[in-house]
Amino acid sequence: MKLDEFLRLNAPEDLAALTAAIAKTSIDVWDSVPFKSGLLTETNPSGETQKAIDVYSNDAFVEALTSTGLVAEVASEEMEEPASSKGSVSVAMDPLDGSSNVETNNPLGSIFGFYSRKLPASGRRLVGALYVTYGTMVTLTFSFGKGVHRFVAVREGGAMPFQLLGVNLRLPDKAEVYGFGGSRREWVPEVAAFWHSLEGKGLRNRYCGTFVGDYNQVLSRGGIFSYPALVKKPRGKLRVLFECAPMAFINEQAGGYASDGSGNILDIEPRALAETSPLYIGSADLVREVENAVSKR
Ligand code: AFP
Repeated sequence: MKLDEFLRLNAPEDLAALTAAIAKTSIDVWDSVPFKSGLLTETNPSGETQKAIDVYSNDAFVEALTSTGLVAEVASEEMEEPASSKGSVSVAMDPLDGSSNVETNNPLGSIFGFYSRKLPASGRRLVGALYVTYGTMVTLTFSFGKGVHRFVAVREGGAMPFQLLGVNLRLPDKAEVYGFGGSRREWVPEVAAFWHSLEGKGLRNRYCGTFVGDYNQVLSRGGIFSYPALVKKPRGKLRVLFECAPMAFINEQAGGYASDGSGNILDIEPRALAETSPLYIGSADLVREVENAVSKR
């Protein structure tokens, strides 16, 4: 089944149009990566040096989303202020997650949260979320609150339409992989102790340095991804609005749980667009175990 037909049958009209716009633009972004990987002099609101592909993907997705006439605003990890428009859906996005990995051809991603309220807003205001994985294949993984579904781009002549790969994806019962960001020497002791216990549980360390790529394998194989609390950065690195909450929405729809170390990521009421949080996401039993350990600090 092709994406457009699936969306027509299974998605609210506005989210279907936004998803189709993102799908089309994601192929343009993927095609542009080799030509726009140079560093710029500018930094994003989180103080990270931008690459030309960060700005290109941001502008391409902002244009694609606002031109639907369906979005009230598009907030982005790469912009100080949201782009405003006349619709009703508030979109928060990380237009290119993992761009520091372009030179090494590690997986990259794009993350989108569809919120029903003006931003910043809690993850409980999400009506849908989507991530693109630019890897061996280009895949879309999304949920509008009724299960998690995946499509893959398939070349047909000069186009790359998206074909159905799987519906109602669920985290497997058996956890197989784990990946933790940051430097181990910077983790709070409870995180380090939990990390060390995972090998003994039979899990394998799989870390690629891109949140989307690292989470994508957890969704398929079961396990846990974390960008944890650090001794010097107790609020972690990943942004609540653009990264943590949309992925927590998808993960919960797939039967998992995502925590900030004391409670559900989706319950955080971010006060600022670029607010960060420690993130522990994946199989519910593992996430609750590390949440229990960290919350005792
Ligand atoms: P970039 O988008 O700057 O490459 O950062 C990617 C990211 O935000 C996230 O995708 C990774 O999980 C995390 O950074 C990796 O951070 P470390 O390099 O500090 O482990």
